[in-house]
Amino acid sequence: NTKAFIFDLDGVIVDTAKYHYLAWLKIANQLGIEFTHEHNELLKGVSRVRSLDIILGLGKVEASQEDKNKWLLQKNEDYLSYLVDMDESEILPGVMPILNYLKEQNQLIALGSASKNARPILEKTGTLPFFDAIVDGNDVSNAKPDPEVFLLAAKLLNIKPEDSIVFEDSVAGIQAANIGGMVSIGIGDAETLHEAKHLFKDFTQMDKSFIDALIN
Ligand code: G16
Ligand code: MG
Repeated sequence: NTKAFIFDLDGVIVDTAKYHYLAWLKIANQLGIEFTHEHNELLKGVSRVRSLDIILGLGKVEASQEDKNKWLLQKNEDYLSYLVDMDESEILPGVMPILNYLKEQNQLIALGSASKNARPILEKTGTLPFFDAIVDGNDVSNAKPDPEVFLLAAKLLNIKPEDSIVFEDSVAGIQAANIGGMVSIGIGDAETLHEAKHLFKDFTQMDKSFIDALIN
């Protein structure tokens, strides 16, 4: 059977979540807002604009659109500065064997990311050729937990939602997959991602027999 395997990007294929955090932390510090790793969980899988609103909300800071635009630009420039030297060494453990195995099994692979910087990251890490479809923050208007990003990916691959499998590290992303009627697979912390249908600490914990069971 041909299934659609939809990968989130940040926190699933590459550990860019730490760079997002550092860039947001700078903004938060500037504004005197406390911003912990726990707060950062709320931002995973969430769009850039919404992320800023969440941070401002944490500090009960009200700001003009002009200021917001300035901070959004600053955050992205700072984030991009961390990506300059990015290469395949930043691919998370166990990801390449799974991508290769899915290709061997003639399965379809898509990206379903909230990021507007997804394509250059796939290029820099050499993973772009694996993807049969790419849907990112430039293509959708409704952010996760809205399932739009994953539904569009499945549609581009001509695969039904129920035959689609989503790998996600964020609560919002797992919810999006579930709402979309897809099989949600959490990659990360069991407690944080308890809504996922299946859960793995990382891709090294996932063996081929698990993939085989999803395909057949
Ligand atoms: C990612 C991150 C989020 C980030 C969002 C937007 O989503 O998890 O923290 O805010 O993209 O990214 P950018 O500012 O690059 O457009 P995902 O869905 O790949 O995890
Ligand atoms: Mg993610």
